Amino acid sequence: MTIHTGQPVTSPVAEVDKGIFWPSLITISILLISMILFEDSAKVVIKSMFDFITNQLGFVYIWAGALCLSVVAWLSLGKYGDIRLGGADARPEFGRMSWIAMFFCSGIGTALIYWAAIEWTYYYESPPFGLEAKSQAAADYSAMYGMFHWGPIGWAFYCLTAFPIGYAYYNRGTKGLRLSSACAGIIGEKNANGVIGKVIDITVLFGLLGATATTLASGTPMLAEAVSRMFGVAHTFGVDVAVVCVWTAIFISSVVLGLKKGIKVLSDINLVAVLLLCFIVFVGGPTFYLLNQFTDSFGLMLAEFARMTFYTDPVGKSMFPQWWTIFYWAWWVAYGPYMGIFIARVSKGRTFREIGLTVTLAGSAGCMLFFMLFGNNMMHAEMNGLFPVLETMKNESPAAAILGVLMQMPMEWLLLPLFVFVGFVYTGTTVDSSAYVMSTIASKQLQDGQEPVVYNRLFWALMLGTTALVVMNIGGLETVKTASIVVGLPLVFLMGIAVMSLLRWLKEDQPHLQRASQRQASSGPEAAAEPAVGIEARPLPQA
Ligand code: NM2
Repeated sequence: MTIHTGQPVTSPVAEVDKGIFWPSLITISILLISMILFEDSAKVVIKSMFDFITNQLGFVYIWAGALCLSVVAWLSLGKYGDIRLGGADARPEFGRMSWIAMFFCSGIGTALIYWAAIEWTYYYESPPFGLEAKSQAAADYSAMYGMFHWGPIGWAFYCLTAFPIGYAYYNRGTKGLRLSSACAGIIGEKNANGVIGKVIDITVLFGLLGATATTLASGTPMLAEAVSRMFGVAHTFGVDVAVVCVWTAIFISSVVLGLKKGIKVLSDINLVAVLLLCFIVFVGGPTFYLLNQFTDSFGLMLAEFARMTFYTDPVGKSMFPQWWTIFYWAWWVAYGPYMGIFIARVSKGRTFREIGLTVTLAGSAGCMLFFMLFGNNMMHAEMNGLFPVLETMKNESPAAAILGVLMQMPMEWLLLPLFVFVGFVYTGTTVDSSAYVMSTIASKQLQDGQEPVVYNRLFWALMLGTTALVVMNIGGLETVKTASIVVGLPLVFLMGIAVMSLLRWLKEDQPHLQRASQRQASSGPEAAAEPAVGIEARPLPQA
């Protein structure tokens, strides 16, 4: 899915912005090469960064999550809920279902299947809230906690910047769908177009690189395991490399060779394949157990929502929130501005209310479906002695456990190729948009109908694959998690600036809403019932 900005065409390609492209290329190359050459010291540095950010600064992510959900809820349900991206007369470009499918598929990939299937095992063995490992309570909480980590707070991180980015672009006529433009209300238009703006966009670019590395590195071993089983070969690092190469080939076909039509067909088939995979697990698996366990988890999540949102465990020091919740928020945040750009791009004509509510609710519901099917199916296999999930995880790998359970299900002959297909195409078609957005950030202001120059697109597609391989090679879940935790931190603050900037614009542009709320305060609710009007696109005021 490509994202265009809307200015008149001059030349079909946009040259690279040397001030962004070269510094990024040099920094990334130095980082990757030193991670390869000084692997041992790199591991030490990565571990201390992980520990420092999660232990000392973890509360930043925790508060960011709570605030972000509150702001999205307020923008959706409060006095600005009726504001429409593109003005009062704008109408949606895409039907509701394809809109939901678009933002869901662009923000979520194979990693969801991986984590949905095995996240509970980690929580069952090292549970939160001082629960006894492998106890019944640990089982209940472990079946539920993953849904929280892929739930409304995560989706609020995804849609938060869509409001300022979309409002700046569609309602205020700012050039370019960028986080820097969305910050203009606070930092001023001159800074947004100058060095500070570049720094903001480079931070977004690094965030995306880290987030994608986490996605690829956590999805690769599972897919490589499936490929090895399909071809009857041993699962070595070589198979992991081959998987990343196939993915990179998919990004290149899409982003560099421009085989977008082909990729679109592939990704439509993928959607059907994912639904078929879910259907087989639902019908072929313990259907009623899946439904019952999900119902129980849903209730437990509602009951414990506030507790989980603010859980840092300073006395118990279980590291549960640091190792999981904070990591997850960081991963969502690292993708945040990219998803904000994407959601803004496809949401013209929709109101704040529709965007906020649909993205958080439909997004969470989609993720919960995977936890209900894949996670509970694995748990059922372990608890009922059908497959030794925990033992396989310890003695072989999480990937071997996932495939082991799947291969015991009916229609396993269809499940394996389906799984391999979905694994390649789902992430391949998700990550191609990351590569594209990175190349647009590293281009001079893209105009309508323009594409970033070919070597720019090729570079980012290759960079994503290479970074994933380096991160995976240097080892362990900790490295993979650190990639997102480090790059996400500055983005938390930048996302905050974008929101403040939106609030300033709304105050300026929507005086009737300000008056309405003041009147409501003095003379009761009727006064606020004045209809909210979408505003027309208008030029930015001078900074
Ligand atoms: N998030 C949603 O492949 C994926 O599902 C990547 C992961 C950030 C936790 C998205």
